[in-house]
Amino acid sequence: MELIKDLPEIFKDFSEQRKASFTAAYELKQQGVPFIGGFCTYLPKEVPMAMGACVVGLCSKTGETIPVAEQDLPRNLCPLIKASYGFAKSDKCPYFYFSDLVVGETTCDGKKKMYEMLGEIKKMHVMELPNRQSPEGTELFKGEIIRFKEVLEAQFGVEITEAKIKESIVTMNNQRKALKAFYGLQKMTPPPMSGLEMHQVLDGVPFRFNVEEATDELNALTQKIIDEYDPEKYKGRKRILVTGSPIGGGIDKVVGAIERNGGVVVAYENCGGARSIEELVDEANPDVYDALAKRYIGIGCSCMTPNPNRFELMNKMLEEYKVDGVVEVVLQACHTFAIEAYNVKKLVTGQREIPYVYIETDYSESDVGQINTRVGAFIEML
Ligand code: BJ8
Repeated sequence: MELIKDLPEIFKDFSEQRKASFTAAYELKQQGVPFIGGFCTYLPKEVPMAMGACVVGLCSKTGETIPVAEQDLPRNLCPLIKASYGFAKSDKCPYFYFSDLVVGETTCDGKKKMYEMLGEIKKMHVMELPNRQSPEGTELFKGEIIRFKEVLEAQFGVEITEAKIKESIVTMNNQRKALKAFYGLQKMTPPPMSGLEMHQVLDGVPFRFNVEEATDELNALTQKIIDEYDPEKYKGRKRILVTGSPIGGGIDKVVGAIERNGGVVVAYENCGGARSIEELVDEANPDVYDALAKRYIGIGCSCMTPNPNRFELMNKMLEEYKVDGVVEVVLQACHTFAIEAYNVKKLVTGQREIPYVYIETDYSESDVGQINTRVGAFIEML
């Protein structure tokens, strides 16, 4: 594995928070710690963690490299895919640069075809993810997890034992429990924090490479929020659940608009929130690969057909978080979430009789005003 001597100049204009994390990543790389980059919640982190690697998310959340990406990719494509490819192509993402191996899964069409091109820039491993959460699909994914382990063992010259995987399952489960306790605070009436504050923490935790330390700090933060709870702070605000595509690239324009207009986001049913965290890996299952396969394939992403787990989770969250309104955010050209919105709306407005609004957006600033107006009208109507 290649050790990094100098941090490339191009990375320097990252924000302070990201800078802190990539400096930490840089130092870990100097010590020879492998980095595995990923693009999706389906990546079974426990396997690379079991060989002492750091796992880092590579999904881009800004549109600055989209013009570079559009030289190779069609314009009518999800901004997350274009931006991620653009960062890789222009070598502007330090985490991509640090990654010794990039891992993708066969999720949506756009992502899996983009991975073919990404493989020309960086060493890439693509896991075959079945589209069904059937016993056959689970068995296939179990085989893919074992194949992933073997790829890691061959590339890094290590042995990944089941005992080590068991340890990382416990470590990750502890972090999931801490995350659930943290975002579960929003069940309180009124909630103790804003959706933007909640998002900042959920977004920041995966960039803390010492997982145990991050978990302890998260637990301390949760306790602090309880101790300092001010019931007046978000009193009277409409309680909003955000669902749909990952929202990182549109967080300010959507969540900002909700919270500027008298709402407060109490829950995220998306991959930056509960969808990626809620379920634990079964620690009692003696077959670690089976346990991982069952947990990961159970994630309710719209690339699954049918996708009952998303609706089950959403239904539970609508109840537990006492939701007044649902805002579905779908990234432009994200067909699976756009189509699934039909059934989401049916569940929310039909079965649950909760108001719902659908917003399609991208990573540009062009729709900021329009979203603000639509969200404002929605909250007012609640
Ligand atoms: S598990 S949501 S992280 S695939 S928004 S690239 S689906 S066209 S990001 Fe995702 Fe994994 Fe699913 Fe979660 Fe495609 Fe849609 Fe773009 Fe998406």
